[in-house]
Amino acid sequence: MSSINYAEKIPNNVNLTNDRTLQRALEHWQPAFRNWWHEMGPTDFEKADVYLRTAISVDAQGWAHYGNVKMPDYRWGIFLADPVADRRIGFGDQMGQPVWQQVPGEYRSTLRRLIVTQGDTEPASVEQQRMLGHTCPSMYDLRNLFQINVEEGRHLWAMVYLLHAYFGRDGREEAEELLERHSGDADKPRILTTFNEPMTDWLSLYCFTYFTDRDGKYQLKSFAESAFDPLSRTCRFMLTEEAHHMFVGETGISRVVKRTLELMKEHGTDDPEVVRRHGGVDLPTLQKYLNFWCSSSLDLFGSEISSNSASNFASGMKGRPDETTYEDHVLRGKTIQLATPEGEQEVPMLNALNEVMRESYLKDCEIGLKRWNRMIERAGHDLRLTLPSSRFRRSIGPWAGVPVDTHGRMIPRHEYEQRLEDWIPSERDRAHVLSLMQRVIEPGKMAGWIAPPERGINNLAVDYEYVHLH
Ligand code: BYC
Repeated sequence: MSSINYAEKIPNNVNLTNDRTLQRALEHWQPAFRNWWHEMGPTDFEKADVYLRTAISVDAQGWAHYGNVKMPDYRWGIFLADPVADRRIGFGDQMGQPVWQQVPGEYRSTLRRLIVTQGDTEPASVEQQRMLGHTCPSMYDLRNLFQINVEEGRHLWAMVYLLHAYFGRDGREEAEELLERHSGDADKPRILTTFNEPMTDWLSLYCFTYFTDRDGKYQLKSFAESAFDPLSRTCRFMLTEEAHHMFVGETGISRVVKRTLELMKEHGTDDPEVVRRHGGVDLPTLQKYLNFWCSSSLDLFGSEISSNSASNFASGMKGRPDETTYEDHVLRGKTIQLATPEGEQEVPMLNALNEVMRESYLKDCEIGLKRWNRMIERAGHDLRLTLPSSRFRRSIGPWAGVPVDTHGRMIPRHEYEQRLEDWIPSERDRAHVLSLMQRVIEPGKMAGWIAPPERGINNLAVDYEYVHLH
């Protein structure tokens, strides 16, 4: 197992000192990254000491290192999972052949594009979340936000390493552009739509980390299968970091549900207006936030019918998450029936892989829903939270722009437009949620709209001082 060298300017386990040109190129990018963090990272918390975990090796135990760090001093670096001896391509037309240690010329531009698209989401999410520190519901949550932010910064490093190490000059140019596009920027927005959505409240953060980070999990898992071995190794390590982000989302929403149920019990009602009056997030509003972020994240899988997905799979660039659990790894001659607004269509399986992935993603999303609904049921209420249909509010694929309700039924456009406010947050809903966003910073205290977590970080108490503000 390779350990991480923290003695160097850029911590790494890729023997950077042996490649002076690459080291210099990355050291040249490093100040630009720091500058981006200073300008676009979490506002006003640069002097705070934050209880953060830093990877010290790439195995499961490597995460044991926790300590107080000022975010700008976080040791962002380059960590790849250890190589697998004699690794072979596990799917597609070149199945069984040795994996690639260099980028094959014919796949260069596609691979670069995939890596840039992945890389673009990482700083984008930090930009989206940069104001949230000011309205944290607790110090515990503030620390979790910052942990996520520094790790997204590290994921950017992971993709920039690949661009610098394997794509020469155009890779370096792409790395610079990753710091020049900004979330929501009118002239230079981030590549994927979800990463341009404003995020002004913590309910959105929990939904984002539940739904959007989970897309991250699926995309990283499909790259972990890649025939381009450095990409596979980098994504395998990134997945270990990703788990905490989804934990923040799932437990965050659980804590909102718990607090709302407490308010409903206290006031003997399930009337959403009463919950609101007493400073809670009523369940119908939570449902709208789930609908919004779930439908937005569903677009991130691309079109249901996609020639890109077919060639990415056939060439070995991008597999299915958990590829080994499938029987057929080549998929030539296989077809699948897909529902489109024009009716059922028989589509080559290779072209439907975005949809295959979206469906397994949705199954994974159901897990949290079951947990939250059990809490609601135990509290004696009939309402159930649900996921919207994968046809609802789509901007990509055959269902893009088609007026469909949350159950997936096509409805007249005027009805859709009229009812949209019943399904995703209206201005009034957003104003209510925003009104709850008051900063609570005393260790152990929680904002009134969210229950405390069940436990603290790394076996510490919930009221531990996770962030020292100066
Ligand atoms: N928005 O055949 P299509 C994460 C474009 S999240 C805008 O439908 P394809 C994270 C597409 O680029 C994971 N454009 O889809 C989470 C293409 O353009 P070109 C991020 C979109 O190519 C939280 C055209 O439409 N990682 O890590 O099979 C916090 C037709 O494409 C969108 C990745 O996404 C959209 N939603 O698949 C932090 C992995 N969807 O080429 C981090 C890398 C599609 O015709 N990306 N388009 O100009 C990919 O694998 C693929 O690019 C996609 C699309 C899955 C995104």
